Amino acid sequence: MSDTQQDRRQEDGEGRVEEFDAVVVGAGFAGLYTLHKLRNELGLSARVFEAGSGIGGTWYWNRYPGARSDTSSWIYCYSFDEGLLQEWQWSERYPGQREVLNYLEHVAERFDLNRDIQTGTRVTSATFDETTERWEVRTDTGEVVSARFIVAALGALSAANLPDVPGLENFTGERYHTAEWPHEGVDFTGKRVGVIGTGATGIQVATEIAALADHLTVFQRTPNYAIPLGNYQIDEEFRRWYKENYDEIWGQVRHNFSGHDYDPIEKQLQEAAPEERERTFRERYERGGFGLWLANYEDILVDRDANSVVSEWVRERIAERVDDPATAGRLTPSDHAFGTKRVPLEDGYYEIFNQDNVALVDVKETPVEEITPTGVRTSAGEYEFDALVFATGFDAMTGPYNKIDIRGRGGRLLRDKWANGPRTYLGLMSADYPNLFTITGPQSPSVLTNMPVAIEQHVEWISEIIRHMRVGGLGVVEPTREAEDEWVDHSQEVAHSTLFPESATWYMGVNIPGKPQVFLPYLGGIGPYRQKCDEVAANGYEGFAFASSEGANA
Ligand code: FAD
Ligand code: NA7
Repeated sequence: MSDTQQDRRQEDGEGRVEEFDAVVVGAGFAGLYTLHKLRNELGLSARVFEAGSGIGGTWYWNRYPGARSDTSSWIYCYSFDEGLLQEWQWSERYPGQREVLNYLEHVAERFDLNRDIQTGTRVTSATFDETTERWEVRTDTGEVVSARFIVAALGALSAANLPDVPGLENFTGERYHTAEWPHEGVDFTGKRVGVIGTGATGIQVATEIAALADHLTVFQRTPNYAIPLGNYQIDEEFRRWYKENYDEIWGQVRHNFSGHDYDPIEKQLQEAAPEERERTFRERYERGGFGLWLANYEDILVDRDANSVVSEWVRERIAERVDDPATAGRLTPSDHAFGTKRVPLEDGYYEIFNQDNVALVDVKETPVEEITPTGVRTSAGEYEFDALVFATGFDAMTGPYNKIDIRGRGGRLLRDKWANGPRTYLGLMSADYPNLFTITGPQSPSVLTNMPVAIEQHVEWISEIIRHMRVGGLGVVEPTREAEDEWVDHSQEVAHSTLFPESATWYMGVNIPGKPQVFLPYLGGIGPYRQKCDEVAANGYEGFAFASSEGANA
């Protein structure tokens, strides 16, 4: 059957393919705000396609027990609407999955977004037609639509990674991936459960399952430096405080390095006496959150000696909390520097290993050989399970792009262009892919920030360039190859001036076999990045080439 026969073209009355000014792919934080800006503020016609059967992105998919934001609720949200900021009531410092999803569903209703969002629809291809200068977008439901702009709000962490372990399909028990969790929930009471993976997600889910399961086995490939979450209920007084201080709070997070309400201490670690360091570390550890990572001495992520002091300090805390020294040893990282891998926040994780019903298996010591019908066989023997939970992360940042056939000029696939690593200008566009914008894409600050802050910056910048084009009658924009080459080099230089690229992380693509190993997010910080994007715009969109088009306002 030909493509044409398969298509269920969205046609207007005269049999033409339905045309939009913009197609937005994804309905998480990014897609929702994009639709609001483009449709409600710029007046563009827009259609959002979302693969999930509901909106919310990350918070729609990741419904596993313990799923929770690691960013404080009062900044893990949009800031563009004062009424929304003042009216929404967060209940906890770190909101759980359901609360964030409720928030996003509220936003969609408040700004009347749902009528232009088509859920249950995965975009499978997008092809730029050089004659019409429009994108033809196809979906897995057989639809074909045409759009002048595409905004890829695909999510940096939306392509789940299920490792290719031999025998995976033979397991006869229940099998779950944390990022594709059943909506009806899972009852682990009285079951023998295996959790594979000990990243931020594995740590959250294992802690919850340990309280319910008859027995839990945690399969760990690499130990992490997890530090306390420090969650609490928000009372009226505190709520009043942050609502009264929103201007200052957002002023900080929009312009600092991480987009979180933490700033590094303006001092090198070696300048602080041992007692002062101890006080600094202890205070941050006990308060919970990312303080030890993001509000520590300014050189801990760039200077090996400084880092080794804080790394060792966290190792000591792990040893204190785990009763069995051999288990504590296995839980203690030695292969990477603290903070160069996403730091997991935990709420009683280390203590689960003091329970009789919890065991830790180090798969570097005893590798997994296969999944059997009844469990997992390692080189040390077989473990039997009723349920297996894969907390094995994501094909981060480029994964969701590689799943779509995106063809730009000359019909070239984006994934072929990116075969040796992504190439973008500002993490926002790629040369030869005109009018295709990426949100929190590779080489933008993305996962190294509080993401709603980065998302708002991107969406606002993108809507401004589209406004600029419409005012000027410009139909097409794309970055120049020179600007792109410079940004790719700059982004790698910045990363390599830190300790980050030395660690085997998903930031480097190391978790996915065969993935090119280049540092994916931009490490220059959201504040400086925002300034750069603003300067580019103020200089007439330096590094971008525009062309006018007859259909510019179509
Ligand atoms: P997403 O929320 O991932 O939404 C993208 C959507 O695009 C998805 O719904 C997906 O189905 C859809 N999509 C992708 N490809 C297609 C396609 N081809 N066709 C149709 N639809 C498609 N960030 C923080 O800043 N702080 C945190 O504490 C934090 N905690 C996290 C915890 C977990 C468990 C995870 C997984 C991520 C966390 N993040 C956190 C990152 C989080 O992804 C972002 O904060 C934010 O939710 C991203 O929003 P988004 O809209 O960019 O992407
Ligand atoms: P991560 O951080 O990628 O963690 C995945 C975990 O799974 C990590 O411990 C991996 O070990 C492990 N893993 C991956 N593949 C395997 C195989 N084949 N065998 C054994 N163990 C494996 O993903 P998360 O979901 O925890 O966190 C990602 C982000 O999303 C984070 O920002 C959260 O906020 C949400 P490794 O360390 O690679 O050796």
